[in-house]
Amino acid sequence: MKFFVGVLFLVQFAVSVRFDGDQVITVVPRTPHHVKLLRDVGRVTEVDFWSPDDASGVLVGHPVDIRFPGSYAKVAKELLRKAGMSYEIKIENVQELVNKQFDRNGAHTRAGGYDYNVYHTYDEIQQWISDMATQFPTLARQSLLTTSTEGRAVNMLTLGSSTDKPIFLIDCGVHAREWIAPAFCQFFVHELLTLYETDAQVKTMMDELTWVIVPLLNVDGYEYTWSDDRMWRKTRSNYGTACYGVDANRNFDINWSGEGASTNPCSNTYCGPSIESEPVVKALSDIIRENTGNIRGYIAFHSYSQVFVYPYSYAFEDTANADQLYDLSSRAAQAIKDTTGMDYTFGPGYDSMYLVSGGSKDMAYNNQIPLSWTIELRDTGKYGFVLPESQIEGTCQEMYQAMIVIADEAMKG
Ligand code: 0X9
Ligand code: ZN
Repeated sequence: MKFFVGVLFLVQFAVSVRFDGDQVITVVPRTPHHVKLLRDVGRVTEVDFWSPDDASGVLVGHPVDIRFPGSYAKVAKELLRKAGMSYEIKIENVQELVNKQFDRNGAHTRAGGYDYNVYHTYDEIQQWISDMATQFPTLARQSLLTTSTEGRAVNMLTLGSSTDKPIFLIDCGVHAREWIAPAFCQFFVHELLTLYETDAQVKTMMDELTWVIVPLLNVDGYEYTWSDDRMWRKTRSNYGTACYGVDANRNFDINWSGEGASTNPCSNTYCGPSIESEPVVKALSDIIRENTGNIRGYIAFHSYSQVFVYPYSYAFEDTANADQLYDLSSRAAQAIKDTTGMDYTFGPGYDSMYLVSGGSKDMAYNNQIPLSWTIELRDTGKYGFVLPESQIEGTCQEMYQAMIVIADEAMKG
């Protein structure tokens, strides 16, 4: 038996991608030549842009975080040096961080009930969704959003003391490797459900709004980050090309396949073969369209960068309510600062980041959802996507306070 388990472990070990010696390097391009060089680097499939998430987002004066596989790191650094670019090694060995991400030793066991301060698998999150609906029958309903490309159920929770109030729509985990996002969604749902009876603010939020929350959107990609490749970002669809996966946040019907999206199936920002090709994107878009005029707010939770991004991202254009979004984001960021001292920045997508076409929050805004964000949770790159579990609690507490500020505005209508 022992031998058998050992063999299984080895098999598992053999299929998983390892990141030994992989380095995340931060570099600030100072000239158009530097930008060109980094964009060329981005053509190498094995090179993984962490922030911005694609080489096309590289701009003069803006820091870039890039993960170089161990075998490339030395050459890459030489190249940067020769081009006169100074760089900083942000992560010395990605595999070491991957090994340390579960740093709440043993807390993953279910002995003391569900632990919100550890990362959970797809199966655990599925079970948790149904447990929430069972434990809080008057406040929570579970339903099927859709079935993923690989046939997994994508479930959502509708929360509130009634189901016909203006909607606040939230999704977490559209990008598979951003594990902190689904962790926040679970925490947030739990807070709304358990504080309803005792916390006046939560009671109002649950009485005045209907919360539609998809705790884990990209289920196939997420499962893949646990089984095979911790750095997977996209879905797991395959449309007959050498590479798998579509960037679900480039697959929405808003300037689809335009600037800031790639038509190369091997790119991490591949927009897919057609608008809403991904079942999760289609299903979420349907919810948005079916409830036109009745959704007050939309947030897609991502990581990392600590930033509130509001529309637009697909064009250098401001929304009609840009002042409101600026002011509200600023107050939400202040609530975070007051809670944990963390700094979050904010701004329209075109300003705070590179252009993005086919992203959900622009689509949501253009479908009459006035308060719409992509929120990038912790951190600012020390751990990047491999944020250790010991930081889940702080991240959730601070963002919960920001959500109270945002909900307050959403309830005003
Ligand atoms: O590029 C993205 O999809 C988001 N950043 S991430 O590193 N989490 O991948 C930012 C998207 C912001 N803009 C839009 N959603 N349009
Ligand atoms: Zn993301």
